[in-house]
Amino acid sequence: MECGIIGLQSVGKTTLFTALTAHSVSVQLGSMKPNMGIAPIPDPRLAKITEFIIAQKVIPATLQVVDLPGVPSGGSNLNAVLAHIRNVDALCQVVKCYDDCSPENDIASMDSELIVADMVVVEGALDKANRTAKHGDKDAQNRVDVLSKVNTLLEEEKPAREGTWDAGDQAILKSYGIMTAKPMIYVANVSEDDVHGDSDAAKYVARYAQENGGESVTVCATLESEIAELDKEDQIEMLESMELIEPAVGPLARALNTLLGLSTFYTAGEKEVRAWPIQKDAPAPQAAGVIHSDIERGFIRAECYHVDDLFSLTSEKAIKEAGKLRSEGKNYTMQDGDVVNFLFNV
Ligand SMILES: Nc1nc2c(ncn2[C@@H]2O[C@H](COP(=O)(O)OP(=O)(O)O)[C@@H](O)[C@H]2O)c(=O)[nH]1
Ligand SMILES: [Mg+2]
Repeated sequence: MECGIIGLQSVGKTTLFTALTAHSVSVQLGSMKPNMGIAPIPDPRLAKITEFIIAQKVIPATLQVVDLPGVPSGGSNLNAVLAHIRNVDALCQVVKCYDDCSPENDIASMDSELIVADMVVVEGALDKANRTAKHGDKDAQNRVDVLSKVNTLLEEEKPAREGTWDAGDQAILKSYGIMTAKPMIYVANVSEDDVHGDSDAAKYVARYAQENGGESVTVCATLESEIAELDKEDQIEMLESMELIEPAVGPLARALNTLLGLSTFYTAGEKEVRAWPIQKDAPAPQAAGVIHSDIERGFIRAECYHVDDLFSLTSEKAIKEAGKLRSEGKNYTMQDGDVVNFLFNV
């Protein structure tokens, strides 16, 4: 699962990327190069678990992010940039909301670029699917139905994500790389004196996202990038001075995780406390497989409890005594926030 950071040129995409990846990848600001990296997902529940279970190591879940080149206004580079965007699973659109900016124009030109590019794909695909469907091919008829629905939305200048799609439809949309069907989060990149997003520009981004089936977050990319370089104590001091509870990359990374259809489970022992990303509603053996394929193969059962039980009862012993330690089999659907010990035999 991969999230693409998109937007026009020089709006702070790479700066946001450095903040999300905590400077683990060397980048060049203002460059047109894609950058790939791994972003740790800041997780207050993970930190809280370690108050009750003392561990040598604490390992957060991570998210794959790619900082894509800015969408140029027309020109021959456009198709190359769009090809990158087709391949990611979710989009994070950075919108310039500092200095001289016009978020209305920027979002409109970015989103219409995506809509027009999708229309080209849909037109070609619809022709082809129609021809195949004529011979009674049921799969092709499904494709025709989905593509026609997308076409109607696009013609109304609406993104495909505004439609209602079942899992099968979504697979079809993904196979064609329909960009406007991908979940989108709009990031209002504000100046350092507008970290709460009170400016008209930031408010516009939030309203636009809400009206167009997307989500939004307010971030000051330069500040976040600086915060990501500090050690824990200095971070806390800096956040307090700005009346912020946590760096904005926290809510952003968590929102992206949710948009990608992921949830989190934990493993917790003296050696390490660790958060793992997992497909929402995955069965227990699949969760085991995220840790190691052997654990999935030799899955016997999952001993688990919920983080909230740990927070209220404060120890695994008390959880056991309260009868909250569950033994779950291979058909168990993982719940967000489960703390799990997998028993397996290979
Ligand atoms: N004042 C201000 N400058 C920013 C902010 N975010 C990025 N910049 C600057 O804008 C320029 C382009 O940033 P970059 O991240 O490379 O943009 P990209 O082209 O979208 O990747 C750099 O000089 C950044 O320092 C911000 O929030 N405030
Ligand atoms: Mg860049």
